[in-house]
Amino acid sequence: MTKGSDLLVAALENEGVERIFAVPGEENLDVVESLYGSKIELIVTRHEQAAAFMAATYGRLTGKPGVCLSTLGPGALNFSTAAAYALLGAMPMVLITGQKGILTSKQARFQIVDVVSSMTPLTKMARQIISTATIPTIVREAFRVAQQERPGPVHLELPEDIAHEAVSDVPLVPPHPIDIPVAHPAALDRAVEMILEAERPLIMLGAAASRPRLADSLSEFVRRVCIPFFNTQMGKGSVAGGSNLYMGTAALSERDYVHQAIDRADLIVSIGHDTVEKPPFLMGPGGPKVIHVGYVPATVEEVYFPHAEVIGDVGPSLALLADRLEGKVKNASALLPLREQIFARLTDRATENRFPLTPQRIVHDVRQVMPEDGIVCLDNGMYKIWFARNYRTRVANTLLLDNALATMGAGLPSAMMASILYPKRRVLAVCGDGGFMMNSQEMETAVRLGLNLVVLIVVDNAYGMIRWKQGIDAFADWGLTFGNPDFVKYAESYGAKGSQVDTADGLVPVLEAAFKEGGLQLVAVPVDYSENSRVLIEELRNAVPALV
Ligand SMILES: Cc1ncc(C[n+]2csc(CCOP(=O)(O)OP(=O)(O)O)c2C)c(N)n1
Ligand SMILES: [Mg+2]
Repeated sequence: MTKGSDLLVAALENEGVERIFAVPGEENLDVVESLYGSKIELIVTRHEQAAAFMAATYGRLTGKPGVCLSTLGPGALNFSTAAAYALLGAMPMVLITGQKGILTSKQARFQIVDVVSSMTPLTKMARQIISTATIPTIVREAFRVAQQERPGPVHLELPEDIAHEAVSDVPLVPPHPIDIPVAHPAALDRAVEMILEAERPLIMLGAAASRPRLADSLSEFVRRVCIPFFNTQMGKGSVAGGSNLYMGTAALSERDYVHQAIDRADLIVSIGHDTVEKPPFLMGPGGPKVIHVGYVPATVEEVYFPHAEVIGDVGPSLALLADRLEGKVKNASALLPLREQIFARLTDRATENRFPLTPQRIVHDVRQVMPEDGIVCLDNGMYKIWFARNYRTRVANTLLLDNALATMGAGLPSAMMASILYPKRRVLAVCGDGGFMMNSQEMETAVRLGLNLVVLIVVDNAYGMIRWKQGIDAFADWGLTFGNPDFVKYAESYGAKGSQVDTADGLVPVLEAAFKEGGLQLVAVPVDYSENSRVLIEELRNAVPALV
């Protein structure tokens, strides 16, 4: 070990880091050289945003911080959106950026911006490394903070002279396992009493329910207490199996079919809800009582103010709750009879032969070609609401969507990460023609890495979701359309394969062929978005017949 960057890389190896996603600059060249001799793989992307989206998704899917690296100023600022994505989405990540030397100032203020300050509101911790001696502790602290509940991003700035400075051997800090305390017995007793008294109880699974380590204990809890559940968009898939207690996903805040059950509930056991998500239901006077079960206490909001809390390691706390509840919740299935009717409404038009395809048909057809463990990664656009409502998941973390920052541009990078982590599973990115073009340059990265990945582009030649809202609010239909490249030729120019769906029945065979052929595959499908207003506005506003 000779210099600061060697010590940094050794400290990263000490944390079990396997790969770093990066667009290096000259200020990172010592780090790049240190990586050359290390076990850590350097994956270069074509934009810093993609590098950080991939690192964040690594954190989301594994529970361990993903790592990304950029230069100072312009590169570091390109990390901003993904830092916010990880902060709101509770994804553990460590962002490392370079900086000019801090001991001397040979380039005056060229390219210098105060990156640490810019990262402070976007991360859990943002620090400049000012001496080589502190590298082992600061890296350990960064990983601990990124990983501990509530997880999120941490930023470290390594100035180039510190990276280059000679070091004597500084010992690394060994990581140790973190055990989170389990909920207090008084809190468990209070929750049990409320659940046993409830006439129409319902469980809600929120974003934190999707933490990778929770999958088994959550499914077990639901199975043992037999109370029907719904989930938020980011809580989707957290209960394994085609559970017959699943009541739906709250993709809208009110008035959707699933709200027929929510509105009738007198108690909601809200597991892992994080108010970064668009509200899955609106609390108000006279509404149901809410018990918040989480790693951390609820943030009180106008629309979310729980009446009781069970705070602690969620898995073991739920097991203790189930020990007290199993076989005793006499009203457990009170709301279950609504289930079939809710699903009957949702599947309407899912097999209709219209071209361009209805969003319902796209969701339906995607489900046909995705095996149970296949992973669908969404970008942000109108189709996200349709996938959240209509796509049924049976395995945890098989529908990755961002209902927190809800940024466009993360769909492709997040799917690339899923494909790297699970090379044997089918991975599909679903992007709008707007969001896809925000990071489509990463097709080159995907081809270079030899990833197997299908990208479905939902084509309406517009920023469809904003156009839809424009219509709802009675603005003129103006200013939100655009043209597109020829997606088939665009794919081919990257060395990928491109296909165009041009019949109503064409999507399933094209997707199936794309998965069979492997490599990077782009599939463009035209969508008929008139369903957005017909279903999500008119039908839900006027015609939601009360389910009985
Ligand atoms: C980075 C970013 N810019 C703007 C928005 C606002 N926004 C939300 S959805 C949307 C339109 C998305 O268009 P597209 O990707 O084509 O999907 P569509 O809704 O047409 O299916 C926009 C502009 C956003 N969420 N993120
Ligand atoms: Mg669009």
